[in-house]
This record gives sequence, C-alpha cells and structure tokens, in this order.
Amino acid sequence: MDLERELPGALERGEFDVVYQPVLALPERQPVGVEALLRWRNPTLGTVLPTELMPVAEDLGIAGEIDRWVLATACRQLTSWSAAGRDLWLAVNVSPRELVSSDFVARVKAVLAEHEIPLERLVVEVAEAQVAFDVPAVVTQLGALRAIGVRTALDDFGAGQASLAQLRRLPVDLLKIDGTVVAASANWQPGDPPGHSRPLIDVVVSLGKRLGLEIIAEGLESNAQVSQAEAAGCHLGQGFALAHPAPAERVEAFLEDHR
Ligand code: G
Ligand code: G
Ligand code: MN
Ligand code: NA
Repeated sequence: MDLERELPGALERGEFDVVYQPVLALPERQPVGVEALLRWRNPTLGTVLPTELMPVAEDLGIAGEIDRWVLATACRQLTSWSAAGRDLWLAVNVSPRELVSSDFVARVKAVLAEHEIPLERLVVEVAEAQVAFDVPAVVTQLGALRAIGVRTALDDFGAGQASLAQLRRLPVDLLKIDGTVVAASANWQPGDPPGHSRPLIDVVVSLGKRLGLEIIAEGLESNAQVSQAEAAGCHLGQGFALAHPAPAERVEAFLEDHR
C-alpha cells in the first residue's frame, strides 16, 4: 500500500506539519492553550490524518520518532508565542508505546529545558482506548510526568469505555470529554428515550470535578454545544465553533484577535 511505502521517508522529506487548535476558557472565550495536531502532506496521497497514519507508523516502529518531532516543533512554536507575550500551555498527543518507553520522561524534560519552557506548560494527552496498551505502565509513566510538573490529560473520554475504575486509577489532571457526549446532550429534548440524555454531559462534568479534575469539552461544533458545556459547568472548551486547528500563522492571527 502507498501509505506504508511513503511513510518511512516522510519526515526526512519534510512532509509533516503541525497545526494548532486553541483551547478556550469559557464563557470568556479567551485562549489559554493549544493542542498540537500532526498533519502529513504527501504529493501522491494528499493530506493524511493522524488517525490513518499513526497506526501504520506504530506498525513500522516510527511512531515515537514522529511524536518526538511534533513535540520539538511545537515547543519551538510555543517559545515564539511566549516571546510575543502569550502565556499558553501546549498539549501533545503521544502514541502509547512512546509514552511508556523508559526514557520518555527524561526526553520530555530535556526538550522543554532546551526551549526554556516550564514543565507546567506541557500537557501530555493519552486517549482512554490507548491506556489499554499497558495499563500499569501508563499509570506509572503518567505519574512520573506529574512528578516532574508536566500535566496529564485523559483524551476522548466518553467515546469508548468511559470506565470509572480507570478514571479513578489514572494520574491525570485534565479530563477531555469527547465531542459525541456533548453532541448527544445538546440534541436532547424532553421525552427522549434514555441514552440520548441531556444530563450526560452534566454528570460527566460533575464526576470529573468531584475527582478534582479540570474538564475540557472538546468537539464543540455549534454555539448550542458551547452553551451546553457552559451550562454543565465546564470552564474549558475546544472545537470548530471556537477555533479550528490551523497553521501557526493563522493561530497567531486568532490570538491577536483575542487579546
Ligand atoms: O487532528 P485530528 O483530529 O485528525 O487527530 C486525530 C487523532 O490523531 C487524535 O485522536 C489525536 O490524538 C491523534 N494525533 C494528532 N496528532 C498526533 C501526534 O502528533 N501524535 C500522535 N501519536 N497522535 C496524534
Ligand atoms: O482525539 P483528539 O481529541 O486528540 O483529536 C482531536 C481531533 O479532533 C483533531 O483531529 C481535530 O481536527 C478534531 N476536531 C477538533 N475540533 C473538532 C470539532 O469541533 N468537531 C470534530 N468533528 N472534530 C474536531
Ligand atoms: Mn487530543
Ligand atoms: Na479527543
């Protein structure tokens, strides 16, 4: 398959790119952070999304290399935004194998030191489905990251198992509620059958808060969904209704408009 053939040399050919999606404080809609998202632009394949390419990269054993490139690139960008007076945090996604690798914490520490970024400014995201890769190792490694001051997030919560046991067990600071939870809640009407219930987002937000977590509602695609998240008591939001993932220059313009 083309993807398997093209992927190994893509980094050297400079085909990777990082886009950034702002995370906004609600209800003020002030940017407080950015999530770095990988994009691959290949002459024959066009733009390939990480959901497609990361599983292949993992099979080829190059996912870690890609994740490290994204982290270094995003750190460089964050430094330039910091110099311009923006105090944003940076969130990155990492493949589970990279997360649990024995030198991951030391590497993160070194890259942030190199770019003079305080460790508290970084958020490492891991999706619930990826935790299953090796639960004890992920628990240990998230704990090690927190021990040096890096913040941790459970991504895509509510898209899969949404396991309470796992939520209690994982050393995370932030809970990212999947867009599907908000969408189901926002479409709710009195008299709807159970399952599509409005209280779902309310319940997840209060549960997260009870556990001492900061909550991000993600995948907010409409103003109604933003209002729904706010009504549930969620103070951080991410989604197309607030800001699309975009190249650094476009994000910079967005930040300028939201001073
Ligand atoms: O950007 P997009 O919505 O297409 O991202 C889809 C998925 O790919 C998300 O679940 C995200 O966590 C993951 N992803 C995005 N960028 C990276 C990256 O740099 N490394 C890894 N491992 N996953 C990423
Ligand atoms: O799994 P993770 O949360 O890391 O994935 C982020 C992905 O979600 C990115 O690929 C990004 O492009 C996408 N995304 C961001 N905002 C929205 C949104 O409002 N709706 C949808 N459907 N996807 C979004
Ligand atoms: Mn994410
Ligand atoms: Na997500």
